[in-house]
Amino acid sequence: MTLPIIEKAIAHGDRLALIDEGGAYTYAQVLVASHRVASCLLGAEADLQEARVAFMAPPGLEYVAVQWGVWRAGGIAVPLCLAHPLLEIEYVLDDTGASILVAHPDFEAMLRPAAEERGIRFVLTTEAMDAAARDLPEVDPARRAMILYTSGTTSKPKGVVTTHRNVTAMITSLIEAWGWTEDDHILHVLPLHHAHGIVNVLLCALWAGAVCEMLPKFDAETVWQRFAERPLTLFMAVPTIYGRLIRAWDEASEGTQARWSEACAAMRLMVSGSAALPVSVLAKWQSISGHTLLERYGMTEIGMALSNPLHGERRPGFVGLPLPGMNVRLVDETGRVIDEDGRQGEIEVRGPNIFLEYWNRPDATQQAFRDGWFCTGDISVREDGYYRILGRSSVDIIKTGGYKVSALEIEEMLRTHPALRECAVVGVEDPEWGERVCAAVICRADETLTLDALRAWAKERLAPYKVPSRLQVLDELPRNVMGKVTKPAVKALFIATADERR
Ligand code: MLC
Ligand code: AMP
Repeated sequence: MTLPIIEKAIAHGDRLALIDEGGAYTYAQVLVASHRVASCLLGAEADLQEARVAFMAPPGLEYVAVQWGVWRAGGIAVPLCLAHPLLEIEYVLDDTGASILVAHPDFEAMLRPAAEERGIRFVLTTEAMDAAARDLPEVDPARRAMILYTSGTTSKPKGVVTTHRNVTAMITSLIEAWGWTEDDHILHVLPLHHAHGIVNVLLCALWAGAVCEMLPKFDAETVWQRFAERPLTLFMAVPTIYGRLIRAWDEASEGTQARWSEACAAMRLMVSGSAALPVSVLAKWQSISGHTLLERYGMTEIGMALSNPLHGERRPGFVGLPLPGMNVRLVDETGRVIDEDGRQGEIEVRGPNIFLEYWNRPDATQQAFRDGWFCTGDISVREDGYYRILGRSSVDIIKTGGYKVSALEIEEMLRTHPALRECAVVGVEDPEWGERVCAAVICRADETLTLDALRAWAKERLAPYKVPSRLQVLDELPRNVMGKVTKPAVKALFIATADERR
């Protein structure tokens, strides 16, 4: 059986698929490149049989060639974040039990030793894309396709496993809802180790036969220039990115502003998601671009669940209605399904999009479901069928710049700092990041700590977006009568103090 995304690519043949820093590539070229990668990964084997293949490749042909190469060889794709320190990478290698690590030559010095230490086969992207093509196995779409790491209410990130069938369901739901066609051309600026960048942008574009133009990293000036130069039809980003684009537009000359605004008007759709879109950003973007941002709601485990409509009312402050194929309900604290509008409850979802399991964590997988419905932990109300997100059931989950991070995971790492006796990490509302990671700490006797010193230390151990950007050194942490740290009181300390922000 040929995997659905590969079948689609075969049908798209000589159409333009990707544009990256190195050039432009047709679907046929992407297929040849991924066939070579698959052949290299297979070596003497007939089928990788769901072996985990971790890979670190920059956005562009190499990333897609490896992702598809892994899939075509029967493996599970485990994309690594380009900005993660070695400790985070090693955690993923160990947790997935990866047997192959594919890396762009830029990352060889960091990754080869980690692979060799673990007996993991190390392959360079250049080598893989040069291999001679050979016969590839049949891969059943019910098999596992991908593991993406997500932080949650446990201290360590969990691997979210999706099957090819899950991924196909995520893609087709969005193709239908947002009217993707082969005439689309999207600018890709998001990281490629998370669902938003991988599924909503990259895979939807390639499924549709559209053009996906990939930037090495987000940069506001470059994005505006591409808007002005290219025949783009679509753009998708997190609210922090729209905030940055607004700032760049505000700082531009009147002539440039007019040119940039005109370029937006030529597009057919602009989407925001991964974190709450402030109504002020929506309004400002509307005045700059003429677009009412389409806000939608999703999660690594489920793909996208709710979306404002392509045609029809896009309601500011709301994340919209259930997407095609998704069942969505609200449930109160007693587990009763809420039928009436206006009452808040937790969002639960069911449908072919929903992930298979947390990798090697059967207990966590079981706990995440209630009667076959996935419990998102997000609290919402419904009005006229439209959902509005009110918050999360756990204070320990923080969304910063569209990334989900776990306060518990950061605390566990900070506790290993030699100068620290205790700490509490909270997310504090912030106009730029949505929420900001803030740490309140108690130092050991005769020790002190500055924010810069803490950040430098933490950056070697945690992803950059998990590193606290505000610090308070306290004598005591606020606690309740049971002695438990009261996170709302810690938050209040940061809100009350206008100490220097980064
Ligand atoms: C970067 N930094 C962050 C950060 N991103 N800090 C907190 N939160 C973040 N998200 C740090 C950098 O390390 C740097 O530290 C400083 O902030 C400024 O860096 P920058 O260069 O200005 O930031 P940049 O690299 O441009 O990143 C900003 C961003 C990025 C908004 C482009 O955060 C981003 O791509 N976010 C998107 C995340 C995403 O795709 N989420 C989807 C998850 S899937 P220093 O010390 O060096 O100055 C999902 C499901 C769904 O949520 O519904 O979609
Ligand atoms: P992740 O685990 O990184 O996939 O993040 C998923 C979480 O992002 C969800 O559980 C929500 O809390 C949040 N989220 C995604 N989209 C939105 C949105 N439009 N508004 C508010 N929160 C969102």
